[in-house]
Amino acid sequence: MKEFKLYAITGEQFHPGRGLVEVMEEALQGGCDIIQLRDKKSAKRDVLHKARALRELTLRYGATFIVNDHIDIALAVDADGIHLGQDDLPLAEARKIVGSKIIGISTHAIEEARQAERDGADYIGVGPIFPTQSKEDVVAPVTTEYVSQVAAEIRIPFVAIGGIKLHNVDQVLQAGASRICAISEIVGSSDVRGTSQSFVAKIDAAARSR
Ligand code: TZP
Ligand code: MG
Repeated sequence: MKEFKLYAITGEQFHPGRGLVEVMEEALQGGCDIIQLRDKKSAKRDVLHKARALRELTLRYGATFIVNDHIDIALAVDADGIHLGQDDLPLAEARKIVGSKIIGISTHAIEEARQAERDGADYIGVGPIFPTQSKEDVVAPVTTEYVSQVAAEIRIPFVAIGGIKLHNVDQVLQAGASRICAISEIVGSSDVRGTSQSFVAKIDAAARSR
């Protein structure tokens, strides 16, 4: 998959009164290079419509588009890939369906990261690093310890997620992450573009100091 550093996930509850496409476009303008549509509440047909709109948007910006959970929708709109959790379809089965599309897997412990790498995941999510309000069935924070473990051992790309804010992202970068994912801090910002730019600046500064 294409290299990336800032991964924004949708969270419409964080921007009441503002449209999904408008907010995600600002994130792209600020330097986000992956957008994931994550919608656990809407009817499937509504998720499909959102996916179509975000597919069109991400193509215009040359950004990667990932759909959470809905493999059928990812295929229908020709997304770049899908993101799956530990309780979703196993990677081997998902691979039969999506072929060479990107498959990302959420992991919460090094055994899960090793398994995802062995199974052929294209990238893994590592988190939640800090407490988060954005996920309902969330597991206990894995802390930056887990980031360091993954950075030392796992060779596929990994992205840190969960409670990451501009004020704590440096800890995550120092622990060895070079790709950051956020929902609320980005899409809930009163300046989505500026917040994205600030994340990118911090990620770049950490890369330079390595
Ligand atoms: N997976 C692990 S934590 C999380 C997901 C989807 C939520 C991250 O949201 P936020 O608002 O950046 O804490
Ligand atoms: Mg899922």
